[in-house]
Amino acid sequence: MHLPPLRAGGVATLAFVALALAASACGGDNPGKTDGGMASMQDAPEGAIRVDLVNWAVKPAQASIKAGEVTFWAVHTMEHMHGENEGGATHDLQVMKRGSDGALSLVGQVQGLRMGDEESLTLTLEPGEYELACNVVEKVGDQAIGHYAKGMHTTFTVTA
Ligand SMILES: [Cu+2]
Repeated sequence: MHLPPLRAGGVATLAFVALALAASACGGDNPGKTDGGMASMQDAPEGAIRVDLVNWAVKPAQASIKAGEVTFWAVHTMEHMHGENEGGATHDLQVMKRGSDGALSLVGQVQGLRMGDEESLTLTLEPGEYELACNVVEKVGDQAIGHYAKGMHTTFTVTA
C-alpha cells in the first residue's frame, strides 16, 4: 500500500498557508506608506547606517553614533540562505531605547521586510543605550519561532 501522491502537496500547501498567515500577522501593511519614501532606493541614503537583517542576527554597519537625527537603512539581504521550514520570510527592525530601569521602549520601526526588501527609518535619538531587534514571531508548522529569541538583537549606543 502506497501513500496517495497528493500527501506531499498537501504538506507544502499547509506550510505555505502558515507562512502567509505569519506574514500577515507581523505587519505586511507597508504598501502605500509614504513617510519613508525611499523604499525603492538601491543604495543607502547618504549618511545612513546599514542594518542587515538575516537569520538570525541584526547586523548594523556601526555599533554607535552621535545623538541627533539618525537614519537606519534596514536591509533584508539576499546574501544568506534560509534552511527549509526555519522561517525568516520577513523581518522587522525595531529600534528600542533602554530606560534607567532596564526596560526597552520602542522608538521606531519598519516591519514586514521580505528578502531583498529595504527601507529607511529616520529617528531623532537621544544619548543612551539602545537595542536594534527583530520582534517577529511566526508560526512554521507547529512551531512558533521568535526571531528575538533566535538572536535577532544587538546593542547600539548613542553618544552625547
Ligand atoms: Cu526577524
